[in-house]
Amino acid sequence: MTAPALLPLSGRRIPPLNLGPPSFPHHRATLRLSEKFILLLILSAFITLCFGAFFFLPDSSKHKRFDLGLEDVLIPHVHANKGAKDPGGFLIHGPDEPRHREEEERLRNKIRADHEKALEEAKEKLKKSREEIRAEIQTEKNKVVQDIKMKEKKPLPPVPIPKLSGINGGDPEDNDIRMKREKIKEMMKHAWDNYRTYGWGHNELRPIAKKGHSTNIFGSSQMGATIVDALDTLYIMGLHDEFRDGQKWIKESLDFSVNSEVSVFEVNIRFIGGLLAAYYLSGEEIFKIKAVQLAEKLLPAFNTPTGIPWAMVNLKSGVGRNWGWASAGSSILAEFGTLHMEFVHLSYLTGDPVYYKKVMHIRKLLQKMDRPNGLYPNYLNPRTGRWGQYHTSVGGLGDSFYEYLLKAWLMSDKTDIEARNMYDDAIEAIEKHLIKKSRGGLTFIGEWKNGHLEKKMGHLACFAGGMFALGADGSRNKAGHYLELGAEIARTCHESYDRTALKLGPESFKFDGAVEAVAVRQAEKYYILRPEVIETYWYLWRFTHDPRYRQWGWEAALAIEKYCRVSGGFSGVKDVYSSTPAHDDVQQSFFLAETLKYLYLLFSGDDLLPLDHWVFNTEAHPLPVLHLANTTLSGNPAVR
Ligand code: DMJ
Repeated sequence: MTAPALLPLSGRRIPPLNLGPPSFPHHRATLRLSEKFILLLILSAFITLCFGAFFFLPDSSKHKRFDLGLEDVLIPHVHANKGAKDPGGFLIHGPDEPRHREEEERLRNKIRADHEKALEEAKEKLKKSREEIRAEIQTEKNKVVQDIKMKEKKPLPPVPIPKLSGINGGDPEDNDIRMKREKIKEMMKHAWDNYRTYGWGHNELRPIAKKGHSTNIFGSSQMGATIVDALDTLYIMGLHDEFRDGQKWIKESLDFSVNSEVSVFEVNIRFIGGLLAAYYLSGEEIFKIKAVQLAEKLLPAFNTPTGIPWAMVNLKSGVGRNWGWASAGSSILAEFGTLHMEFVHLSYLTGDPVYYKKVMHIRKLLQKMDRPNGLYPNYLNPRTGRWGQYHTSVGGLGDSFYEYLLKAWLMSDKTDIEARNMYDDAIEAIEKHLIKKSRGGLTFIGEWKNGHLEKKMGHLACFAGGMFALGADGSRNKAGHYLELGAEIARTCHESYDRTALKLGPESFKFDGAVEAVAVRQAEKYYILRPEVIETYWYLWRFTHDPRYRQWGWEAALAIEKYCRVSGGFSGVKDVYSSTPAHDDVQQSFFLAETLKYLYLLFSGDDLLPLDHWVFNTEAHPLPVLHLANTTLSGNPAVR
């Protein structure tokens, strides 16, 4: 029988519901479908009303407390019989009452704050373009997949550490050199002890204000950048108590599950590089585990249309983006091109090819691209895969990309011929278009900007002296030439130090008419404890044993001691041409990772970290050569 149509508007009465036994055979006790629906509607409206009324009631805590039995749900630690019920249904409050109130207030504030945060986030989302929102959703999805994968993941496979040599030693025979090495170690103690006292856990130290310091490259959270960056230097200097102190902090406090947006490049070279080096030197598993945990957090940065990673990634959400200042939303060559060494080691240690594939994808993409004059521009758009502004430099924005091509080859026990060829091609183009001699006979590396050579060399570009020397062996029959070129760059950079009041080099210097190796603009006159010039002295020392490099290194060490040392550590200076310089009040983490390490190695024997067994990443963290033939790596599909 079909149910009668419900026509309330027609005035026709809806037959009463008969829930009792049937009185007429045609009025059965069962409810018709439409009647059930109405009933359900009324019921649900009633429930909604009650529910809503409950939430819209005025805040009862301000008037009286009803025992709604919610405390145990909201405040699990409040025991039910702590407040007995009086006959009127009110709670008779015990001595704990103020504590309860506080607790409730705290919870209410938390709920309010969470709501506000959610509102803010929603507002932020609405400001974003469709494309950005879509990318975020994709990232979220990938994150979920990744999390599932992580949960399913087996523990890291036991990979034999390649045969390591030269992790200790290097004691100089000469007394004078030994004394100099001891002095460098003392400087390291001073930098570390003050960071330990005033900045522990913070990323860096402000040695004058005597408190922690951080910059946006490390994000908003305290990740102890100085601890991670300094570990291997402490280890090779034999500062084992300090090393263990750092290890303890990393084990107990280093947390990557933070809502913080970090630089992929900086975190890779300082944290992953630092942790991997500490692992190889000490054999302590915790460093490997932390390196892998962090690397997993960086992977979402590669979720771009081209696979060229974003410059920054949020460690919690996995959302990436580029620096606002970079040409046309581009990623930076020196950033996405400086991941190879660490990522190959990660694949080696985990047996997971994902890291290796990411960096090889970048390489393949770069190989396919046109290069104006054979030069790699510094900017590449990760959405379109097109170059941004045609700006090429061996200093900032380009530098370590070239370094990692050479070091990929060295680290592979010279089997990665593709990387070597890319390096040789790039260096030939650089020599042709960017390297010039000044009127006064100084060799310098300029910068190419839209078809024009700017005769300016950055302090950062001074690392190239060491790179040319390191790459001399294995070059296209020009070993002598590249060693000589490295020596010439070392001389130019030494001149940039020598022509200042403090004997410390400026951030960048010009070659223009009468001006040679001198900074012209005030904004270029600072020295922030950078290592590149000393790094080049050390490589040149290793390859030539010419005493001038130790002498130049010692000059720099004395200048740092005299002008940068303060009671709370070491600080950069704002003007190297002023004999009474102002301090910038920052002790950079790379001062402990690189500057002091290269100085220490300069005054050590060559048996400490020999270059045929170790390759230094761009933050001076030594990683072992993966001798393919001698390790299980040859059977490891991750790196074949
Ligand atoms: C370091 O963090 C690394 O050497 C990087 O490659 C660029 N420069 C800084 C120190 O100057």
